[in-house]
Amino acid sequence: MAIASPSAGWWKEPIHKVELIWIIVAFLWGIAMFFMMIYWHGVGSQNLSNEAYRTTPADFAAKVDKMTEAYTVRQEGAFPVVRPPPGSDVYMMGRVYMWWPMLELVKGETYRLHLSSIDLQHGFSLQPVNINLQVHPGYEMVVTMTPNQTGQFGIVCNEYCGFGHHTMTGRIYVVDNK
Ligand SMILES: [Cu+2]
Repeated sequence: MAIASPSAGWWKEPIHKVELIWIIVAFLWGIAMFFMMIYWHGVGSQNLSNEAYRTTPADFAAKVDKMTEAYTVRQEGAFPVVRPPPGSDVYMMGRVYMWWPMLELVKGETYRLHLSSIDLQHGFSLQPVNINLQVHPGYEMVVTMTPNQTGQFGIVCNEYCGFGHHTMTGRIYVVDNK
């Protein structure tokens, strides 16, 4: 009965052999997985090689605006769709409640994708591929990437950021070079 106080001396009862075995197994597994994180970074495509730099919301927003002004190719609702030159630095800004602007990238070209937030912590989860990043104001995360399939990719925010969190999305198009 949980309401009753525990019997005297409960803390120094001998540990059961099975429990001890499980503690050892769990500990060794944890150690093994720790080293697997390092291994998986090199082998397999699980972990991205990111760079991170300090920035300010104003500096980052200025870079986003500069790219958007120069390379917008069309408008989708409130969103400009920006097609920067292949191989260039591209920017996406998280804010309540959107990823801004939309990007159009060319398959097979390598881009440096810069991500930051200008207000709160946001998540950058690229769907349906398994890329998931935490994005903070004041830090600029740079992901070097080469899109290898064409299509329309959605971005969802997966760090709770307020009442509109569930509406916070974005989009990246990947097209064939033409
Ligand atoms: Cu968010």
